[in-house]
Amino acid sequence: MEIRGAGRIARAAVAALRDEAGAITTSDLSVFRNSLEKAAGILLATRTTAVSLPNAVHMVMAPLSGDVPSVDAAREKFFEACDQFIRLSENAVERIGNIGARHIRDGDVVMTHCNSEAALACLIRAHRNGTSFEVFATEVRPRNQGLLTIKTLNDAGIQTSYIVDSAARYFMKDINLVVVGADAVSVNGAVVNKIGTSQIALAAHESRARVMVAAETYKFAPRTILGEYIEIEEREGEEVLPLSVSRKLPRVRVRNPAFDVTPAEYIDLIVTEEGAIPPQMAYIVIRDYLGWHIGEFGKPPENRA
Ligand code: RI2
Repeated sequence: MEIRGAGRIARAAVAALRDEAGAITTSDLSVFRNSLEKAAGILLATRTTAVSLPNAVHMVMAPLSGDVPSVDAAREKFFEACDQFIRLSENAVERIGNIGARHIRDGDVVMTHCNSEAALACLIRAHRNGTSFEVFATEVRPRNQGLLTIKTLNDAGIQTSYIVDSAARYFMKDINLVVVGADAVSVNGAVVNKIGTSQIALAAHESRARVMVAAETYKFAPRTILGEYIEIEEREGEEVLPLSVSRKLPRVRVRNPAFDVTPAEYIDLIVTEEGAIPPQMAYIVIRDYLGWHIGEFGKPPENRA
């Protein structure tokens, strides 16, 4: 939880692997590969839901399975792949901002939930383009990521109302656009994002407000093609209720899922760095931009039969 946002998590994981590759002292290629795989495994186990993490790790580990003459050559290839991913990720957020901003119009009242770099990029770009709109930002219990969001919006000069999560439907009558990020996008176009997103999307659907999701292509989850579910991380109850209180309530169990799933029918648009798509096109993103095909799972694109 030191690193917030699925994109930042992916970049931090890649940067950590890059550091690890620099620190491994061996001239044995298989020892080098195994050490990096072990480090990758540790990183993969840290957050279960944000698919950007396994996608990023796969992307940078892929070149290691090709032919390389020495540890130095493998390290060089690995460094290149890491630097390329970090560049790609940063550019993706900027491109999403440019594309998403075009969907924000003068007079819009926008609701956002949690703290998404990609969603904020759309809002900030629209504001810089001269579009006049205001934002409602939720608190985001229990970790209050909304505080980060309102600080960013305030610093960018965007007029913002800060509301408790449970006020989302109350204010929905005033909202005509919801903009959120994503931790993962499933092949059926369902979006996994911070807990509470699906309630907001449902309220938006009911009140005919548009829902726009800002998500880099590496948030799309290839293994959902095979029917694999995206695991929803459930965090300690202590984040919601202090132990001093819950200890006195032995029949009460605190449940604290960190994410939920918004079905595709409540989403109008997913803005990726490759363009804005309807959620039903998620399969195309997985196939064309991540390079994964049915029957090829577990293998990076370079190793396709
Ligand atoms: P970006 C965050 O999860 C939020 O759910 C946010 O909507 C999503 O990641 C995407 O954020 P957490 O890290 O990648 O707060 O767009 O658990 O920054």
